[in-house]
Amino acid sequence: MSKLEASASITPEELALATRNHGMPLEALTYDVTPVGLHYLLIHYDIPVVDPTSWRLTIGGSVRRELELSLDDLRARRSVRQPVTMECAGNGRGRLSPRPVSQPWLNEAVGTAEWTGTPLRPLLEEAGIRQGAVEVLFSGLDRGVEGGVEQQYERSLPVDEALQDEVMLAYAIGDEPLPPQHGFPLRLVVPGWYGMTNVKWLERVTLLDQPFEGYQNTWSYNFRQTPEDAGERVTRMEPRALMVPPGIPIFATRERHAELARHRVSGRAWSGRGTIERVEVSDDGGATWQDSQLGEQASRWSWRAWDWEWTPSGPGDYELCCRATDSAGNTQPLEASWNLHGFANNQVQRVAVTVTGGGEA
Ligand SMILES: Nc1nc2c(c(=O)[nH]1)N[C@H]1C(S)=C(S)[C@@H](COP(=O)(O)O)O[C@H]1N2
Ligand SMILES: [Mo]
Repeated sequence: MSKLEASASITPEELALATRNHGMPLEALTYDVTPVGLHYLLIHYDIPVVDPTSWRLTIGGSVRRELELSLDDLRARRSVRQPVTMECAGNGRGRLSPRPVSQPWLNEAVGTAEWTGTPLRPLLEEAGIRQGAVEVLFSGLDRGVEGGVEQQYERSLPVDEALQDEVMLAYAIGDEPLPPQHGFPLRLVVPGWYGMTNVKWLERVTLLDQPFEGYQNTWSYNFRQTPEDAGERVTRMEPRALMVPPGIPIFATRERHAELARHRVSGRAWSGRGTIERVEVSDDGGATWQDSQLGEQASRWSWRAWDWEWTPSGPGDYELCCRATDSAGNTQPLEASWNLHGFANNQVQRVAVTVTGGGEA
């Protein structure tokens, strides 16, 4: 079955999601920091239109002193800027069989942005976390219906995770205010965690004495095999390496054509569970592997560059693969492991390349 036939059963509903929520074209892996319009997007409901003059962030719940902050208040605080690689937990879902019906990502739900904002911890300390608080709930302004439940998009983090130094409230990407689609005027950024953690269009931060039982925490974003499973929370990003597909694409299928010549195959790798220690590459569909050359990373929380010199042995069909391993020993499987909502499928990327030329048989 060709790749096109395999995906032929995609539904109009999935297509509607896919046209709203675009991925990062893989050739953009070339950039240390993804140009803003090329960063992937995932928006569950509608993009809220927010008037920044009347907008306020409330920090309340189990705190000694509730805070209400304007955008100017937040901008006046200590500012931090860090390149952070973000990946949707549903990345890879479109390759699962049977395919869970949701945003049908293949490989491209990733990007690295230079988030600018203020660290969360000093704000929580100023509000004064009361004894007994166990979680911090982050609530967005966007509303919708999901799984039959009307809700606003909100998710919680354990207090100790929310207090990590790298956790920030971002009001800009580089020097530009957040674009509407990325959470204007303010979003949470939790480096190393899957995308759903980074609540956009933030309006309220609430300290809770009990774990949050809302839809996005307890039903969605859990690994389960059946609807009856309690499931395990989806948290940090599993390791993944992606390559810029070499050669040139066939328009309709994205399959590649390349000359019989030496190619520099490059890409990026990341993990929320450790630093990237190794990226291996294969040109025979994963039968044999070689080490790539690892490059720099712009920050602890951004992806690491890698590259490999590939000289095809002759004309013919090749299948290029890449596989990352992190410092905690996590690596990528060749085959997907299925779960009900299609989360964290980090099976290795496969790129079909037809090599022509060189005059050899
Ligand atoms: N308020 C709100 N925050 C949200 C979402 C959302 O739909 N609403 N989507 C989440 C998901 S699932 C992902 S993967 C990231 C995507 O962030 P981006 O669109 O800026 O790349 O935002 C997260 N934050
Ligand atoms: Mo996501």
